[in-house]
Amino acid sequence: MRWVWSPQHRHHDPEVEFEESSLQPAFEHAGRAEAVYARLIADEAYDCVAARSFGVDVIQAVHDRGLVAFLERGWQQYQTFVRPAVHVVPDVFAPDDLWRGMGPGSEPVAVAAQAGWWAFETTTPLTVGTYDAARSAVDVALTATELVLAGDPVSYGLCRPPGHHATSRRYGGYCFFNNAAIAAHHVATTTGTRVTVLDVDVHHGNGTQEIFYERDDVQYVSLHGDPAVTYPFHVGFADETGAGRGRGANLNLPLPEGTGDEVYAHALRRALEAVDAFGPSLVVVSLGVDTAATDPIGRFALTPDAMGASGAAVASLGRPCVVLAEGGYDLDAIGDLTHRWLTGFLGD
Ligand code: Q9C
Ligand code: ZN
Repeated sequence: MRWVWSPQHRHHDPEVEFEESSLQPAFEHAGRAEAVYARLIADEAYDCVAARSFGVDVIQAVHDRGLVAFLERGWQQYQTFVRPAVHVVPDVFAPDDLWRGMGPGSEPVAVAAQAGWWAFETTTPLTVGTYDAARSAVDVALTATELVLAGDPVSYGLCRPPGHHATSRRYGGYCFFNNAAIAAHHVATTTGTRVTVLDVDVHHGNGTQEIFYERDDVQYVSLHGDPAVTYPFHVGFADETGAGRGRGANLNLPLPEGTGDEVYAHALRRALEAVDAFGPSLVVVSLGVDTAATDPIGRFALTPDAMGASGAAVASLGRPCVVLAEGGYDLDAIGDLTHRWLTGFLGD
């Protein structure tokens, strides 16, 4: 299997995140991608390819230009106009009932308030190199996508930072640009065929769902912790099935805390039936390995064996797959978990 990565992910390496009313060591940091890299590079069945650079147009096809511009310049502007800060974190948010019908409803003039306009939560710090790293994650996703469009049956993109929480207009959940959505949109629009995003991260991919909610050319199918008790809380319920032309093209399978291998495998079979019925030419897999029992954030209880079984189940679709990294925070395990998933896919 060919797989793609970029050392440029290292430019985003936050030390802390503000979460659950406390400043904590960051869960999402550069060591994560290094751990997965080390495991894949050690297996000669895996052939590492460098990411090539795509322009910003592919990002703007999915995300608001204002979000892209803020991520490019926001950190530097904050240093100049607010105060020097290694981690820029929003502190004033802009829920739309604050201003709709009364004010401009546009990005605040004050730099101090801009992060809170473009972010939806506080756990996703902006650092000096965040934009460069986020751009490289998109390049990784699209390079992996090109391999499959050129005929590889499967590829893996070691995207970091992850992407599935980033909506068309907001960043958050450790995500800046939605790598999987950008890849899926690129394939759907350049080939004129149907694409599925199958999301197996333990968290619901609210960003991917939002981006495609009213579209019938990209299906979104997700297995995740019940949002009644799990991040991202507001989105990911079973009754969210798509709207307009997208009606029926969104499937959420929320699962309880403590979900183990058997319940998970059953839900995955249901998800794969829905993918098959949609009939995509290509499947983008949002692969979060934060479903593992040992994950410090996720509340599922999957064993390492379940990773291989999941990869094998997705391979049984018999459709071209671009597998992209999302979450997974147990530093000692994520290399092995990812390797098991991919090796299961290959049938070894
Ligand atoms: N105490 C991804 O996996 N908050 N993002 C978790 C844990 C943020 C996860 C709270 C979780 C974001 C890509
Ligand atoms: Zn996750």
